[in-house]
Amino acid sequence: MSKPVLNVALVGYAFMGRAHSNAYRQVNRFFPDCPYQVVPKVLVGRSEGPLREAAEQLGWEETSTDLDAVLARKDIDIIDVATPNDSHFDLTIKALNAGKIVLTEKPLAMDSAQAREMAALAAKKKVPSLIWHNYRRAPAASTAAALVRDGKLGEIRQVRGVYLQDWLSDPKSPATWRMTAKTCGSGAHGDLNAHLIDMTRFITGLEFAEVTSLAETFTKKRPNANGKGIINVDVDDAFLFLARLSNGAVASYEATRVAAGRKNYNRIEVNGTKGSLVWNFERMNELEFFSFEDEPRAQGFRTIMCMNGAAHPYAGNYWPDGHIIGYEHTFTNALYDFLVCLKTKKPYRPDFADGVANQEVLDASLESSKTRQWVKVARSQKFAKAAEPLRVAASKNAGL
Ligand code: SOE
Repeated sequence: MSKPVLNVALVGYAFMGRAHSNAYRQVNRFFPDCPYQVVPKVLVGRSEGPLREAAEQLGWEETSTDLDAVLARKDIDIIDVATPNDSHFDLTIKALNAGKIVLTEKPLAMDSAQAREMAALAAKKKVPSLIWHNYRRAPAASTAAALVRDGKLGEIRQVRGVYLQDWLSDPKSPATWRMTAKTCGSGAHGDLNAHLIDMTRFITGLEFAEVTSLAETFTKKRPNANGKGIINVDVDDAFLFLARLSNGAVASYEATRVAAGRKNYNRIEVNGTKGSLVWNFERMNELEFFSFEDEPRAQGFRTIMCMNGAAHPYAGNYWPDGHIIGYEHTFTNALYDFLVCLKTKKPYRPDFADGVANQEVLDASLESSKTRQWVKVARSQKFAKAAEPLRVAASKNAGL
């Protein structure tokens, strides 16, 4: 029996656009029970030439430089926003008002006010939403969340997250949209701490109560990427913050683009009263797990290879046990779960309400970096309920 078709239009075709394009091409190939036939229909951008080349390379049927015309098409079901942060709000509001389902890259918006307006409109339109916090969908990360939900760590006491890159170590590296507040909101903070905040909320089910921060911009002027003049960098190269979580747990976070030698070192450790776990993207299929419940002579961190199709989410959809998967698969896994939730009308997470919770932490910690004071996270009660952690599996794969 043929599946209902969902036609997608993607706005933006840089790094994230390429990752999303791969997910649209692969989801029906590796998830045969995916309830929809997904079609990468229109690639939307500004410049005809590069746009056509990208469409050809990434497998899109059509191209358009006229977003309004694409939004007016009845045959377009989903709009995917993979553009710089300062356009997320306008594109998402326009697409929601055109009756489309909207998937948006992280961070959801430039600030909490925008995020709340986006989430409110999606709720009003009664359409599901997705934020591409892809790391949740690494089988080992989903397994970590499931172990915590099942009480294997006991009461959570501490979380420590680091997300380290080094692509701005050279002061002569040109300035892109990621280095001015008007186009990105914040630097490593909104780009990388956003992931650590999401992974903390996902794995522990806890919220952030208050934060205190330290930010630094080591290189304050960079050559413009277009070769014309110098750009004043007004966002962080490195952003560290401490947090008190909703159960009294304490947490530390570090995001940087100048940690020489660290390319995409994304690691989170959770310590509880009964044990600990560590997920490190560089070994993304493995979960380090320690339990006081092991007999003393056998206690120690063990490494669980989360590639057992019968035990770990998504692992059985690709290859025989132990044949590991990679970064690109996390986007395909997320898309699959979203489509299952769309069909079953179950809540997909993380959605725009999660984006509000994430942005509220980003904003509070950004404020603290300026005031050098502890700042309480201003939770919007309107979205707090919607952002509460799920206790049931969003799809048969995400074992929560
Ligand atoms: C750049 O730092 C970046 O592409 C982030 O924007 C992504 O979210 C992360 O997954 C990889 O690095």
